[in-house]
Amino acid sequence: MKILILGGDGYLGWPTAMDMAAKGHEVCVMDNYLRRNMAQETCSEALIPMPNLHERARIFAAESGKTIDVVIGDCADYRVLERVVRDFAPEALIHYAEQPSGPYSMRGFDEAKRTFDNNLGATFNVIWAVKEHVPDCHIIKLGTMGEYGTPNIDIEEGWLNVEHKGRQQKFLYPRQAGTLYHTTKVLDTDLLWFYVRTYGLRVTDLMQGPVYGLSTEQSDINQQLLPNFHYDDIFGTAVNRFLVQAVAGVPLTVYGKGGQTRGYLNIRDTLQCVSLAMETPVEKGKLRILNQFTEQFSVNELAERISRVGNAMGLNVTVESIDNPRKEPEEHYYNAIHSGLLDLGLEPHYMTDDVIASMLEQVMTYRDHIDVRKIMPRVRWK
Ligand code: USQ
Repeated sequence: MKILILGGDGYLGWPTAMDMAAKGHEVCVMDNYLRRNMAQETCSEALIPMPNLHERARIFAAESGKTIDVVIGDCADYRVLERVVRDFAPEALIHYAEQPSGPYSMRGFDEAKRTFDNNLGATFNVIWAVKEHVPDCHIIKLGTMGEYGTPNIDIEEGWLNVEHKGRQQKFLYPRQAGTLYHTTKVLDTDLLWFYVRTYGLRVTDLMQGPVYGLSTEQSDINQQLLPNFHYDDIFGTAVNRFLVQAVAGVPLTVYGKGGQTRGYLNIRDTLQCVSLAMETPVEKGKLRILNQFTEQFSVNELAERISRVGNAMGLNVTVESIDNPRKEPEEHYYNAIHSGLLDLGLEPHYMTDDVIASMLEQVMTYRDHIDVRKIMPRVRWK
């Protein structure tokens, strides 16, 4: 298939591009280095230095014999995106091209505005470029489990049947996010749903939980193909941060009481989920929503597991509860349904002790790159 990947330089975009190319698809990636630039501006550089996209594509081609086309351009600029969509004419478009950090979006007006303009602008442009030029193309959009927040009832997969005064209707599941970033994803879903039901687009919205891991099958070929792995407070996610903290010998930073529960998944399972979604396109006029994670953990459980495995490996891992910089429930009910992707054939890589140990070993090879000044929270919204 012809696959266009927007945000192809990102933590998930680049591994997805290699995975799809390795499977024999014709792949084009587009990115404007927004996240690289934001990381530099906020002193949040990744653990492992990353070649630029052209260089990564060159190394991948030399190692695998597979080509990935690269376009450096801004998806929030309609004329630029429109030209790429029209000329490449994708059968599937995978949309990762968003500012992905909750803390960044809560840093101040400029960061909030940039998040809002980029994320909504890119999604709006994707919808229009597809509607105008490739209306049969399957849009696979990366949403987030954070759209739902932490309601006191079970989280369904995207939709909720509501019975009210004796009548029934299926609605998008109620959503109430905890950051502006997560709220832009709620708005994305609403935009997609409006255009799906109005113009008959075909869309899969993948509600993904926090992803962890440093490597994938294709990145294992050459260290220069590794995903960009952040461990700072702005772009790093909980598990990846804890792995680095364990190796650096600083206490694991549990925010507040640590009862915050989320659905997590291994980066290798992100690739599986996106592939499964792509291989089973939805009908025109349908918005399919799938909850994309494999296991639920509280922050305390994550810290306990990583410290236990780290200590068994001879690291000196301690855990410290610090004042929570975020405004979020620290103890809450959480039960999210996630059967859709399993029904499509997902075979999860669970977070076993062996998986944690191998991730710690990988981080240990980059121990000298760790800058402990990047670890404590710098952005507060409480
Ligand atoms: N947390 C800690 N200590 C830390 C870092 C985080 O206790 O050092 C806590 C947070 O307070 C939060 C939980 O861990 O309760 C998850 O935080 P996170 O930073 O791993 O994840 P989040 O901010 O929600 O965002 C990440 C990605 C985002 C994606 C989202 C999926 O950055 O792109 O959409 O995970 S989800 O969380 O399901 O919305």
